[in-house]
Amino acid sequence: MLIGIVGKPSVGKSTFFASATEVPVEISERPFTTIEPNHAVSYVAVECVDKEFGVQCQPRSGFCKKGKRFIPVELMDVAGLVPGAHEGKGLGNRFLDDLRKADVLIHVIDASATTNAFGERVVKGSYDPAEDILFLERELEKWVEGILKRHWARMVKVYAHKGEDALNEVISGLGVKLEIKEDIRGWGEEEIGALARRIVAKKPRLIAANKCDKEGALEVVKELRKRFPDKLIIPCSAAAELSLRTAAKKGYIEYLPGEGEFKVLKTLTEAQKKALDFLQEVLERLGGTGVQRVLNSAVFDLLRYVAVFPGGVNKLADSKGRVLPDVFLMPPHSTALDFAYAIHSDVGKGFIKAVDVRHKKAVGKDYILKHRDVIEVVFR
Ligand SMILES: Nc1nc2c(ncn2[C@@H]2O[C@H](COP(=O)(O)OP(=O)(O)OP(=O)(O)O)[C@@H](O)[C@H]2O)c(=O)[nH]1
Ligand SMILES: [Mg+2]
Repeated sequence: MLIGIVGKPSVGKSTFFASATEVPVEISERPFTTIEPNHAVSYVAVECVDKEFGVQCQPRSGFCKKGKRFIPVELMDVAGLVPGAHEGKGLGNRFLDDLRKADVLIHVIDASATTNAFGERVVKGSYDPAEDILFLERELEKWVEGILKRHWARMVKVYAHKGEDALNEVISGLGVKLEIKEDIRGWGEEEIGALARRIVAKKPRLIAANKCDKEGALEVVKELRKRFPDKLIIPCSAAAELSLRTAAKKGYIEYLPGEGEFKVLKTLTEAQKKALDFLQEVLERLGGTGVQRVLNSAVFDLLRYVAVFPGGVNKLADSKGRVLPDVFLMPPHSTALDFAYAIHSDVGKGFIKAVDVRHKKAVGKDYILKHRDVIEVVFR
């Protein structure tokens, strides 16, 4: 699972990335701070199933805390995108090619409305944050159009020989599921542009309305939701999340990503106390910092993935004795057979039956996996 972070400069993409991965990257108010993409592991959280079975899980990757299982995903942060990027403005849009394979995009915007389209600081109210949403869409379309044009001659040639499947191959290379049925021979600028728009409309993405620790930002979010009722817009404060994670790492507080509170563990100076009071106030106002919510929402609400645990009716541990060591993120409508293949191709090939471990009930290869299922695969 690859989650890409996009947006104009200085909205807090790298802050979001650093807070969610705990990998230190350069963060500054100067636009175009990030040039080379950043890659690291973050996590999406689900209610673990171990308590239901009266056991303590031992994750092989990720971790489990307070009953929450944190499942690794890959996060990627890229340079800022500005209006006219497709014509080479700012750092252009070529760096987006790194995001082609992203399953989902998190579009970070500045809900505090204190930066313009180029990420420069402006007085609040002089820039409409709705523009952040509108122009990014246009730039993504121009980016896809560029990719299509670069491949067009080849696409038409392949199409002439092999039909639309070849076309759909290029499109799936953009991380988008879209079936083209039309004959593309003879298509010009206009049709290619329209195709680019169709592709971008299909690219899953949600909006992380960042800097919601600042005054008035939540009202901005309210307005944006009214104006873009079809879009998933989640308020967050990446800066608050980063501060909390840093404080937790240094042992000052106990804080679990996604929670709306933390516990102080050390005696604090007045300044530290003040900083933590502010963070507490932000947590209360937003119901958490929103960062974990954005990640979870991208994978489970938008992509509708399900988390499935391998396990046995008689034994929840693997051969090394680790209890519920794995959990798989599976696309929607995945079957028990898909799950078997996800475990190992040999398990898929030798599939005999699967068992819904929770209900001790055998299911067939066409069984549609549900979120938080525990599944045993019996194979030859
Ligand atoms: N108040 C507030 N400031 C934030 C938040 N997130 C980021 N910032 C600040 O916004 C500025 C830009 O943050 P970055 O994370 O470097 O922004 P970016 O989007 O990666 O910028 P580029 O790499 O230049 O495209 C920095 O001064 C951050 O401290 C937030 O949630 N709240
Ligand atoms: Mg950055």
